[in-house]
Amino acid sequence: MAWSEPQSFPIDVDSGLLCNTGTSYRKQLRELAGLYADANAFEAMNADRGDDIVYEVTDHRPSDAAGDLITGTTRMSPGRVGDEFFMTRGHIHAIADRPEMYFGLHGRGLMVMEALDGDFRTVEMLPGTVCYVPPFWIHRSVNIGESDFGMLFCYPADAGQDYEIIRRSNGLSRRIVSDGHVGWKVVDNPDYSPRTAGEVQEFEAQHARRRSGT
Ligand code: S6P
Ligand code: ZN
Repeated sequence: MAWSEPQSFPIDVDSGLLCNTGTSYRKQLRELAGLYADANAFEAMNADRGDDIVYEVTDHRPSDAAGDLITGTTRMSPGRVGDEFFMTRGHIHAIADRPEMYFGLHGRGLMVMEALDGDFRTVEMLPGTVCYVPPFWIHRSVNIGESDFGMLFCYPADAGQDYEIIRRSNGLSRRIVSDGHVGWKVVDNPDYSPRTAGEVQEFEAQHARRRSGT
């Protein structure tokens, strides 16, 4: 058997990005149409600053084997569309029982998490905060600060991402908006359409099939 070679990656202090990894991508504002509640504010900003990078990800993907790990960083720019803070698309893992660990590197952000039944949690992420995202929780990162927000993450290499789950529900059940001062608050998303009991059962069945190997 050929053993994998141990590796190390420095985190660039200025950019907050992991250096010398194999994969990276950037999400520009213009690619995030439909994510924010205020479509008019998005259009106005997009016309002007569509090329702006809202967030970027660099990661090390040694393989896609079930027991392996993907390790990387997400750097998020500060900003808002209307009163809603810049955020990632958000997803549940395609193999939904795969968890994730996040570690705050710099700046100030939130890990926003929603369970399949709509239960909602936020964890404030400061430098040094560790957040465990359990299996089956949809997760999204939000920059609530006025500077870059960076996090390290680590998750099982076979997890994958399912972005459709949020689109099907017209967003998460809550949005993160400015409180009008320097803080943030959680508001209900009036367009939210909860998942049906049948959809939730399908996730449970997927998990049961995977465990039994059928
Ligand atoms: C992957 C992990 C992160 C996110 C990244 C961008 O499971 O949670 O690498 O992919 O923070 O978020 P998103 O929702 O656009 O993939
Ligand atoms: Zn994830």
